[in-house]
Amino acid sequence: MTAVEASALADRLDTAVRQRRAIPQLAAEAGLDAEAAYGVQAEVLRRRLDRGERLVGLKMGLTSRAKMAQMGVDEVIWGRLTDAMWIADGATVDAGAYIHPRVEPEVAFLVDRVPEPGATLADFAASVRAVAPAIELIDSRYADFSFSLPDVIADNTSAAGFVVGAWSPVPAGLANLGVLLEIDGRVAQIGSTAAILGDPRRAFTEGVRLAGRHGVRLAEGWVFLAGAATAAVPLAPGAHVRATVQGLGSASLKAAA
Ligand code: OOG
Ligand code: MG
Repeated sequence: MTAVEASALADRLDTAVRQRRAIPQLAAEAGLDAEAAYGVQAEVLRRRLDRGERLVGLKMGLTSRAKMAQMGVDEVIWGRLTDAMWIADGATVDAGAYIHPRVEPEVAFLVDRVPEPGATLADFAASVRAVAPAIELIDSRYADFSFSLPDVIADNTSAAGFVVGAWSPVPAGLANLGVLLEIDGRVAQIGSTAAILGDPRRAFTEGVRLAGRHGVRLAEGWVFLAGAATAAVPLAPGAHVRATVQGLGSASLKAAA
């Protein structure tokens, strides 16, 4: 894949975001593999940064079986978060600003000391200052929310928005906390942080490792989303969404009616 080809694919994805219109998958036709897809993702991000957005974190995708099964892709992926994607806790969003938005419950970490590329679980406590319940709003740019591994990587892992609840000090046990996604006060999804690679701290060390392979190093103050513990659910106009992580409280958003 040449730089010009990567740039053309990034343009298609970026246009889909700005026009809120789904596009056909592009990896098969372009002969895009996962490695080259991260190059397209970087190009997609460059377009956002050129418009004045700021990189504020990283997100993991497909770190749980529930998500892998729902999306039919079974490899852990990572993407980039910008300040424009950050939705204040409790805020109202316009579902019409997206193509086909879905929400999913997540665990967020606040990066403290920049982790070394070879960071292990033993380094986790020194690298992470706080933890919070979170909601990720994903919005695949592909028709029918359907994609291959390289397609979803190029599309910045469907990243579109995220809500972070109140930060807490990291508790001793993070590996098996109940996770709840409620829509309009009714339970939509139930899970456990154990679903996130067995322990969401592992999503962090995996993210450090995988992003490091592409020369991306986490920075102090960044948000890190560990990946959804459950399947995602469509965000309908008028919906009240709440994600709760046992012992950490909840994060919420509303979709305008
Ligand atoms: C890809 C992004 C997956 C997660 O938490 O697993 C993801 C998608 O499902 O569209 O963000
Ligand atoms: Mg997610």
